[in-house]
Amino acid sequence: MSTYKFPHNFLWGAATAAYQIEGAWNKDGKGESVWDRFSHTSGKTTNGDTGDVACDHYHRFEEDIAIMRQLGLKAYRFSISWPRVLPGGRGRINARGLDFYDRLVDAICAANLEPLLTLHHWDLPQVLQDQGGWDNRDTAYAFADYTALMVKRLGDRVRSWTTFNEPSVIAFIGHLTGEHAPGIKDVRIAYQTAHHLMLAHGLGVQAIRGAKSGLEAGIVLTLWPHEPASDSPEDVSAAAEAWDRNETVFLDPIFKGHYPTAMIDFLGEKMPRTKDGDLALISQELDFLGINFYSRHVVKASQGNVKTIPGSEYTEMGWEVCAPALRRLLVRINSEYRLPPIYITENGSAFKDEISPDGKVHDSRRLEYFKQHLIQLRLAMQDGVDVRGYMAWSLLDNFEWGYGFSKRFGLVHVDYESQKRIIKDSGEWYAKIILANQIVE
Ligand code: IFM
Repeated sequence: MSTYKFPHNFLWGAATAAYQIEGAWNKDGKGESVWDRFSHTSGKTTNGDTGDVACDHYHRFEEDIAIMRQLGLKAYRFSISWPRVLPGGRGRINARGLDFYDRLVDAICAANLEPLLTLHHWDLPQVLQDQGGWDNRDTAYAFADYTALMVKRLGDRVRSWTTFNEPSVIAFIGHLTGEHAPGIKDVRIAYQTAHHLMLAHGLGVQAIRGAKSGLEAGIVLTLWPHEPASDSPEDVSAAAEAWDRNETVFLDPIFKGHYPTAMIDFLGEKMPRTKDGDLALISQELDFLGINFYSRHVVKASQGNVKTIPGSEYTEMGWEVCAPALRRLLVRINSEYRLPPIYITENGSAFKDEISPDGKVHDSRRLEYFKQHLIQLRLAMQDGVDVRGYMAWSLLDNFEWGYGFSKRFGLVHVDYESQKRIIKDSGEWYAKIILANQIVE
């Protein structure tokens, strides 16, 4: 039997995002977001699902915070809907939207939870999209103004500020494959978006620090290790190239102050337009790095990413379950970059759930996923990686973007008809781990 003890101040929590849980898409003066527009467009999401109501968290946040207390969470990671507070993206403030986040943060603090706030988790105001969205450099400046507004309003209670969640997904799934809002498929726009997101991040960090001292500023990246299918030199170099092309596009500008050579070689004339000083802004020191980890890619020179590895388990997303890849990833980036303290800001799995006759959700595969990843995380910490906390994805089953409500990631089951919440077995297990501050296996 092995015991994996966590440091006494390890920050245990769970994460959500505004569009995925809030609902109230047009209530109390909220403006339209690109995700409202996208999900309201026929054929864009599974079953035509939208976030119009989702988990109705806008009206039920007190109940949800009570569940967080029941689970014994120490932190809650959530995001702000930019168009809820600035319906036009800039300028006129929607006081009722701001009041909502004021009440939410008050309730989080009253429950003794640390609020971890993300400013942008994909729901750009549609008005800004109509002006060019992230392809337009001005959007980065609008983001900085929005950031300053939020820090002035909530900075007295929220210490941890994340500029962006997963900029790679905004750039590449939103603007290259077009599977996410705003549904653009254009390689030039995708990389220009990537650069403007980075610029917005830099301006956002400046705005956070300019609006109030003593706060912590960071960003959340999703990292998918690309690992070779075999030791053959061909597979090894194909995996290295895939890593360089995909994962370093954001790591390098932020932590090295330049774009990776692989990206420059690959894009040639399509490299994004930048201005003097952009990279210095982008590579400002951060107080933390958030990492979202779900799975890895296995690369074979002859076929690219291998679809199915014999013997591996796959989640409902079609993602391989491979917890040791988390440890390898953390050790690798820790040696290749000079990183600030790390938080795992998302980690979790979608599996089919059902409510059993006993009224419970016995999600043993999700529970095991969490357990194995937490063990590997602890081992990475023993290897010297400075990880300060772990946020399970997700607190609640919610709107899984293009997949609508067909994929469930929650520690808590949500019946979208009745809005009834049931803590799953994985949630009950997580509560015990938090209480014990250790895993025994
Ligand atoms: O649901 C998403 C989340 O919004 C961002 N990270 C990945 C999760 C699972 O796909």
